Amino acid sequence: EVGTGRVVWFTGLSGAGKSTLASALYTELTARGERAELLDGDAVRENLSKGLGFTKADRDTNVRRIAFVAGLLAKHGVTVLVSAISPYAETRREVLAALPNATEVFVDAPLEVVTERDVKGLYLRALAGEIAHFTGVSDPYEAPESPDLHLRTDLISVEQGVARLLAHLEGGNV
Ligand code: GGZ
Repeated sequence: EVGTGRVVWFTGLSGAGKSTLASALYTELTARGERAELLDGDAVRENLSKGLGFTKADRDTNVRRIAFVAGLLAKHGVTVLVSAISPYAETRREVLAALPNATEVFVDAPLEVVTERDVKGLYLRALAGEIAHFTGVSDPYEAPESPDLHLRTDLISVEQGVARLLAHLEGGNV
């Protein structure tokens, strides 16, 4: 098993590919019989973090809740794949440090690229001033300075990203 009890934390801009990579990795891990769980920003905000907005305080609360649940699952041997913008470096550092076996994955694509992709049309609206506190446009994103893994999704495919994730996890690196 490559990732038992691990927390793999995907951070990056909206549209960078966090959820895509996390769910592709989930598919690989479960196909190998590994117990894994996805904690995805969108689903979390509809349930666990319903009612929270996008101020720094609300984002930090969201990130701390996700980390809390991730820790519980990991304690029971589940590989937890977290996908959340988690834009504040200090908050990420704090929650990741408190998890015994965490990997920080920076899912990185230039702002021009995610704006061009604009999967949900949110960047267009944010650039038009219709969404306050939109990460990368009207709200900060503090990129990790030394992530365990740095994936440039404008340069590599999903398959290549998953291969790098598996190699990293199989290498026993935390
Ligand atoms: C950033 C926003 C915003 C604002 C709504 N800023 O790409 P998506 O659409 O599907 O995922 C994003 C999600 C952000 O939630 P997270 O829980 O990942 O954020 S954080 O970790 O900062 O708490 C995006 C959508 O919600 N969305 N408004 N203002 N993203």
